[in-house]
Parts: sequence; structure tokens; C-alpha cells
Amino acid sequence: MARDDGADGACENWELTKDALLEDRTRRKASKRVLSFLTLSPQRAVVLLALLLALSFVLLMALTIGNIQRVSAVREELERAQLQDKQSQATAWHNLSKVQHTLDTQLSAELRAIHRRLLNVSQEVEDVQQKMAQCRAECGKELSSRVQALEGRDVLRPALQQLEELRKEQSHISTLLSTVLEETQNLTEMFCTRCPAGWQQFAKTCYYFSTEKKSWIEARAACSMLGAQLAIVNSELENKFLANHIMEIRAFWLGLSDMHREGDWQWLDGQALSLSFWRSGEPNNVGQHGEDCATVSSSGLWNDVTCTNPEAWICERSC
Ligand SMILES: [Ca+2]
Ligand SMILES: [Ca+2]
Ligand SMILES: [Ca+2]
Repeated sequence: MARDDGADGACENWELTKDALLEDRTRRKASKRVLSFLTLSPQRAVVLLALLLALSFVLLMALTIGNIQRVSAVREELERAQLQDKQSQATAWHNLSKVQHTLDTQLSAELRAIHRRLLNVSQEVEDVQQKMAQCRAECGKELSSRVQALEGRDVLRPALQQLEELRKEQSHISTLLSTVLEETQNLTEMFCTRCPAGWQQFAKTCYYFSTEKKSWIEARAACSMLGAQLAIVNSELENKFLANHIMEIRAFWLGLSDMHREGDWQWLDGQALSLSFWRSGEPNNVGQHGEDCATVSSSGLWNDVTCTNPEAWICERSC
């Protein structure tokens, strides 16, 4: 029994091996067929190449024919467009020539009208010139006859001469009057004669020299009460005038101070100090309270003094 089982197993193995070999052979045959199909013989390759060439030629011809047809169609379109363009140009030229003709006609009509007007105007100018020439001749005659008539009247001549002399005299008198008026005005300006009693006059200004003493602010108020202000020195001559009228050994307040800002000296009328006659070493602003108000002495030199000091003062006002 065991031997039978071993024979049966060997038979089965043999059958299986046989089937595997057959299958392998079949596969190899199929591979050979594929290889023989893929591997072309020279004759087949030539035929295939010829077929490909023929096919390419046919395709090329078809494409060429198609392109030729398209080119001819485009050419026809172009010719048509050119024809239309020519027609439209011809129409435009025709219209333009029509418009030009119309304009020429209108312009020539207007020019003719202007020419006619110019002719009329020139004719009128000629007429006027003729009339003027005639008038000149006639008016000249008339004027000369009138002058002769007037010259014939000897009675009027003395009266006219007298009238002319009177006119000359009147003109001379008016010239004299204007000269006198001018001189009077100059004299009034030079000499001021309206200063009040106790006031001194210089040019067109009146000055008051006080005999009392007051602080600077009180002195300013006193001048204001008199319709004046503390003296403002506008020139060297004015400063000399003030100095000459100070006979005493004392100082007089001027309308000059630096009380608003130390060192910034200003006149009461708001002018900055441009011309000054400070004594040497002044202004020195000495003392506990400083010196913010200016005085002038008989030497004509100035000094800064404490504003609350009692001093004499000078008022100034116009004539
Ligand atoms: Ca003055
Ligand atoms: Ca000062
Ligand atoms: Ca001083």
C-alpha cells in the first residue's frame, strides 16, 4: 500500500511538471511570434517607408491646395476692398469739388459786394475832398472880407488897445499878489509870534522852562495840562537852544526815558533815540532804584536820573 501511494505521488508530480513545460513552451512561441512581428524584414521596411512617403505626399498636396484656395480668396477680398476704396475716394472728391464750387461762388459774390462798397466810399471821399477845396476857397474869401471890414472900423481900435493894456496890468497885479502871499506864508512859518507869555520860542515851537521841581511823571502831567509835552530834542540846534536858556546850575527833565526796558531809551512820542548828547559815562543807571529818566543841563549834556527825584522840566508845544 505504501508503494502504491508513492507511485501515485510520482505520477502526479510528473503530470504537473509536464503541464508546466507545455505552458512554458507556449509562452516562448508567443514571444517569438511577437518578436518576429516587431522585427521587420528589409522588404517590409521599404514598403512601409514607401507607404509613409505616399501618405505624406498626399497630405502635403492637400495642405498646399487648401492654402492656395485661401490665398486666392484673400486676394479677391483685397481687390474688392481696393475697388470700394477707389469708389469712395471718387465720391469724396466729387463732394469736395461741389463744396469748393459753392464756396467759390459765395466768396466771389461777397467780394463783388465789397468791391462795390469800396467804389461807393472812394466816390464819397472824392466828393468830400472837392467840397472841402470849394469851402476853403469860399471861406478864405469870406474871412479876408470880414478882416478888411473890421480894419475899416477905426473907432474900435483905441478901445481894443485899452482893453489889452488893462489885461496886462491885471496879470501883473495878480503875479505880485501871489508873490506877496507866498512871502507872507514863509514869514509866518519862520517867525512864530503866538507863544504864550512866559514861553520861549524857537523856530515854530514854544518852550516852557519851569521854576518848580517835580518827579518825571508829575512834570509830564504838568506839561500835559498846558497842552504840551516834556521837551523832545530833534536836532543839535534845538539842544543848543535849550542849553542856552538854562541859566541855573540845575538839570531839567526831557521827555526821554528807559523805564519800560532798561537801556532802550525812547522819546515820549514813541521815537527811538537816534541823536543823543549824553555826558561822558552816562547813562549809568546807578543807585538802588536805577536811573530811567533823562535830564539836560546848561552845558547841553544829558544825564540819566532816578525818575522820582524832584527836578525842573521843559515843556514843548507847537506855535
Ligand atoms: Ca523838539
Ligand atoms: Ca536806566
Ligand atoms: Ca546817571
